[in-house]
Amino acid sequence: MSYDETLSVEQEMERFMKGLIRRNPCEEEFHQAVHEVATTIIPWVHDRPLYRNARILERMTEPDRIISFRVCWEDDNGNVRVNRGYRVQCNNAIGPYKGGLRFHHSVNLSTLKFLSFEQTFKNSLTGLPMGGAKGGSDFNPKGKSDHEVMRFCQAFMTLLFNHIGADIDIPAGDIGVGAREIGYLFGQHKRLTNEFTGVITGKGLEYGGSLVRQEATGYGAVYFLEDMLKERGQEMEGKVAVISGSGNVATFAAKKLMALGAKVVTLSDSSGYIHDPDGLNEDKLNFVLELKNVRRGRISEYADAFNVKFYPGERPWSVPCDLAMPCATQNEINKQEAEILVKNGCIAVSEGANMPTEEEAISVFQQAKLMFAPSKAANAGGVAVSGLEMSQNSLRISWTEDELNRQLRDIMARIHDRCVEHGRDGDRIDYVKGANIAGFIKVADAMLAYGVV
Ligand code: NDP
Ligand code: 2IT
Repeated sequence: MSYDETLSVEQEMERFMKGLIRRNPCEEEFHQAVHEVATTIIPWVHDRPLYRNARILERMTEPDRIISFRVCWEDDNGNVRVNRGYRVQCNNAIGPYKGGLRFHHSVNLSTLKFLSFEQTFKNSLTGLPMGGAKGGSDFNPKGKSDHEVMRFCQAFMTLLFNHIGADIDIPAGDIGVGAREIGYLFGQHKRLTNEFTGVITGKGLEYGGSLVRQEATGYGAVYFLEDMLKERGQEMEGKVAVISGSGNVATFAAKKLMALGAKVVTLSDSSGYIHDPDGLNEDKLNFVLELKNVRRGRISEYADAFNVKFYPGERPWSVPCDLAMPCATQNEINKQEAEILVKNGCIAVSEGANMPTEEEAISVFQQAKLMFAPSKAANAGGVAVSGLEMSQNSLRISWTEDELNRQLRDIMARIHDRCVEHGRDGDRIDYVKGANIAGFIKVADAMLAYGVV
């Protein structure tokens, strides 16, 4: 049946969202991510019958494939543990499936469907040939020994390896999956297949990893922020920045902000935030990297070590700042927090995490004409350097740090340009609209080329 041309944009939006919610009940994060995209794509395709009649958005919101499996492993006391593992292969129109794995107790299908949908747009924005996927498990790495994490990763990969491959689907890290987990996952894949291929990115430098991959997401989100500021004739130097999280994305965002002359005054984890009015410096950041990656401790230890205040159970958005970078998790800025940021004079937000800002909070930022960089554009640097890791693996060479930094900087600048091209709205830039439309076009055109599949 072809598209009902008598429907207005509003009626089409209502019809589309009703259908999505009916087919995917109780998956609120997935509904949220799709709603945010549909709000800009449905009016845009309304006047473009080619995309409309081919039902591209409907097809993009139905993942190509969802794999779900039981993961059994034994803890250090010999108890049998059972977790659930997933891989959501959302769309491979423009390249093999690509996206991270998340190990966190909150992981469910809704989380991974939203993340794989976002990933499809993000990967398209990088300009590299990568489709969208995401996977993970409700396994909670906190408090587990290295041996337990190893046994879990080996069990997880044993169930997943049949579904991935260097030209099929290439996982990487995300929350709870860092260098240690990637090592165990890749090692098990190699053992099971007897092949050494670029099937995972974020690998150690000794076994096929890429320079700049660990820094790429945080650095990229700061580069995007820098380009937004430049667009409005502003500079990074001297700005005060508030960051949430203290993991991979947050720490390297902090490092690049500091290098560009901004003052970073907060970091957080799931137990609260620290406020350091003097700002982080290299020594303090090294302390955090060791705390989080080696000792696996809590951010409250920063407060004890450097004699600053720790705010248990709170998020950092009430601390006055010029720049805000949510780098922890989804839905970590609500409407009230957005209003406080605006009231305190914040001029720009760059999302290091995926979908950290609730939709109502995005509206607050947009009404206040604050510069707002949505995650699918701002944090695309990580997967972009993953794409470069894939290229290096295929060529069996390693590029230098300078070369990779240059490519990352160029890719972020190009994403910014494309958001400006598709998001210009009078004297302001709607980066949400720009990122959605720019990401959509490439995937949609590839899908049109394939016909009805
Ligand atoms: P890490 O596991 O390295 O760090 C996550 C950080 O966020 C930790 O400080 C963690 O605190 C905090 N956090 C996680 N969940 C919650 C929660 N529910 N409430 C409060 N704090 C929380 O992950 P990454 O830095 O890799 O990922 C952070 C975000 O960036 C995620 O949204 C991820 O999807 C996104 N991202 C990551 C990329 C990458 O390359 N790694 C690429 C693009 C996006 P605690 O330790 O207490 O749990
Ligand atoms: O959300 C993301 O873009 C990531 N977690 C990185 C994915 C990747 O394949 O590098």
